[in-house]
Amino acid sequence: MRMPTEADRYPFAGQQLPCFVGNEFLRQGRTFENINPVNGRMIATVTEADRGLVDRAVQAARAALKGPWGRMSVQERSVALRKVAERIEQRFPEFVSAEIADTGKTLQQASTLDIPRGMANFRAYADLALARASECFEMGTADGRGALNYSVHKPIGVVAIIVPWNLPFLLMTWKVAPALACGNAVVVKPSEETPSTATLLADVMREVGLPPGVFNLVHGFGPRSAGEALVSHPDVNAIAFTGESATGSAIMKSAAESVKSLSFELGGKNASVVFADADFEAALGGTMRSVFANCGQVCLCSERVYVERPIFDRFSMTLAERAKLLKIGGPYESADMGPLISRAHREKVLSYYRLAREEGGEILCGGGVPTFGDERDQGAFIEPTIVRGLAEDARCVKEEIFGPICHIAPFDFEEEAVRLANDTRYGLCAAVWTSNLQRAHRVARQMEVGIAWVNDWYLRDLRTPFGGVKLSGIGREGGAHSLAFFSEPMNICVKL
Ligand code: NAD
Ligand code: 6OD
Repeated sequence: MRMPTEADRYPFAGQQLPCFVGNEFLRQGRTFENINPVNGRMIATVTEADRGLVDRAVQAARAALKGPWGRMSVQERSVALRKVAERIEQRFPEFVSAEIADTGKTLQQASTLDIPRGMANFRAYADLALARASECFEMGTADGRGALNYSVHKPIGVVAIIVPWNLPFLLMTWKVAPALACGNAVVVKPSEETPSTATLLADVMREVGLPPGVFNLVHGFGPRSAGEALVSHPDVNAIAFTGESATGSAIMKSAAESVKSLSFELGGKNASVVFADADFEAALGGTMRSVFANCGQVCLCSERVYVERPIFDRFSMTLAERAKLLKIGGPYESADMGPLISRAHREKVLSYYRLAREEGGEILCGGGVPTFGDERDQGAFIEPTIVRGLAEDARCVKEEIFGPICHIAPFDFEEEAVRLANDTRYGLCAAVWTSNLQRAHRVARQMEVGIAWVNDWYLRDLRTPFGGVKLSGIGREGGAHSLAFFSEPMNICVKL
């Protein structure tokens, strides 16, 4: 008997994934293919929303704001978010297999990070919205009676949520949960590569009885498709976007005409700085994770590793030895690393592997494509790769690659490490590895990024500010920052 494959477990196998507008699932117009990156097989087709359907979704969202949803208290919305989390938990295996079928990511990751974090996002914002206080300022007046100013938080209105394919459910719910907690209505456009968990979430929204139009889902591509129609729609009030910096720039242009609020979480070229006094094993393990997690497809991944010279050779060679031991394979094979998202993305990453050689880099491990002798050879697998010896101005050191590759280089002084880490147009995150407490604080603070970790990587508290500087983004999400973005504060001044 053959072992079940990811396609066998996929809840939408062989179906046409619908859009979701006004609580109705719609299959109409053009479709595109959903391809499994483990073996290159088509697993479903997806309804592509045209401009007309995007308009219907925006109008459904606008109508929802005027209906029962618009009159709900924050307590009632909080209860609704908790029901969403509970239902996701009940349908956990479906969410896990849907995410795996779209991305090929490991069962371990999907079931311990992606889907649990999706649930946690709803629970966290159910709590955070309830705990939010209003400002209140008493003021004096000439007649001596005074006045009271207090603020109320209103929803911004219709929010477009556009997300990428790398952590599809986690990143979508990271925006949907606070947007709904604040009383907005949303139109979500997931990546064309990963339509499935968003479709399951639409079903959950229907099951828990969210009023029609509160959550809408349009599938499709970016330019000349659903994405562009959504971000240029005049009745969309705000855009929360995660994706490439160049896409952020294109969206900004589309959004300019109707002056929409924007929150952008964009690309990175993140550095890890390892000092000689660091706990060697901890720094090595943390760097392995930060370079190769999710096949290097996490915006927070380190693509530049700087190591203090006394431990540079030992660190880089041990890192390469460990990388060679990583088991590459399908999601249900207890592998350490799955495939990239698609063959097209693999072509891009491989072009950087070639470029690294052309630019004079020494490949310590990897640099190619693994072969399996079975259907996985039609997938998008790639080898984990470590390069050293590139000039700091090499394109491989400057440009975001978004695959399982890092460049590793030595440094001699703390100031030099800081300068090298900051010598980039991006500024999302950094990791600093040292056992010197004073240096840890000093160096972390000097990193020109939105998030710095000391002696860890991707350790997340959902209340903390998340976002980047320079090309890595605009604004912050997380905790009170998300609540602030997704609502309009209004001051009411009462003369006493
Ligand atoms: P992408 O920018 O190509 O696509 C992201 C989303 O935008 C997709 O849904 C896509 O269809 C849509 N889109 C593309 N062009 C559009 C347009 N003109 N108008 C409207 N929508 C459009 O990004 P990707 O390849 O899906 O994801 C990888 C990128 O995302 C990397 O650069 C990575 O660093 C970044 N990322 C950043 C963060 C963060 O938190 N800073 C998190 C995850 C990923
Ligand atoms: O964990 C998060 O909240 C978050 N926004 C992660 C982003 C990862 C980027 O790929």
